[in-house]
Amino acid sequence: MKLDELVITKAIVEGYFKKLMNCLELDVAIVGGGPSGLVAALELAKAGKKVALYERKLSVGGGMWGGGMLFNEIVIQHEAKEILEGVGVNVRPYEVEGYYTADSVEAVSTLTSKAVKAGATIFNALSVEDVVVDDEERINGLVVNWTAVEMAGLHVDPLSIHCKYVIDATGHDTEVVRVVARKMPGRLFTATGNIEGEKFMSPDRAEKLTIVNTREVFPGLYVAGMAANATFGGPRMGPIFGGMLLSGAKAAREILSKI
Ligand code: 48F
Repeated sequence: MKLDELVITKAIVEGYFKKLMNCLELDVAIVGGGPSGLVAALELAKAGKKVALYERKLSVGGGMWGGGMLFNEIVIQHEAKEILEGVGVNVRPYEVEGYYTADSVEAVSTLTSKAVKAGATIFNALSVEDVVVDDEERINGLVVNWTAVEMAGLHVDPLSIHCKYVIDATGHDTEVVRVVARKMPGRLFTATGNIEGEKFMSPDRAEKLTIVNTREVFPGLYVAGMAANATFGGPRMGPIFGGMLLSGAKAAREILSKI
């Protein structure tokens, strides 16, 4: 077979633009492809919703690839076992009851593959820099740009997409909520109306609070994963991932009950 470089180029451009055009109006837009974002994408896609996930980096997975301090093994607790086993990840019981471990590379790659096969579209190397707000001051879209543009500091206008709900799953930096808090101070559904900020590490409390804190934080905007704790003032949890997985599932469940 003789290869033609123009055919290759056209195939890439047309394929990408089909994905982009198909995702201009979504049920749910997820920002951040860490464990909580990936599980939310999987659950929403499984339920037949039109969902896209925007990830700043080239690869999704967030903080899960590196397990703890680059030891690529993750720990999960009993309550989250079903989520990983449900997608076929090999979950191994640890010698202390209720604790399980899994290979972090297998966990990220399997969750990603299952989310995409369920119908979620993942846009990597795109950064979300702002939200779109309707006349009732409800969030109904995202403003996105190439990460490369952001990194180069180029003065290039972004583009927008519309959606019924946004999930901020951007981790410790809680980036989408931060934009909303900056532009509409005092309006978040937190104790102070602003971002409460992450507290010191306390894994047991943090894992439980991550689930409690997974909720709507502004009309149309949910927080999941570490962003939920950073927004509502929960502690950081250290290298255990069950709360992240359960949080993504809860965000999906809550949104599904509304759309
Ligand atoms: O941090 P991250 O893995 O989020 P998570 O789902 O999980 C947290 C754990 O990994 C770990 C932990 C568990 O004990 O505490 O930290 O809460 O993934 C967040 C992803 O969001 C991307 C970022 O590159 C990362 O992959 N991200 C952050 N800001 C943006 C973004 C943005 N503005 N636009 C697009 N992606």
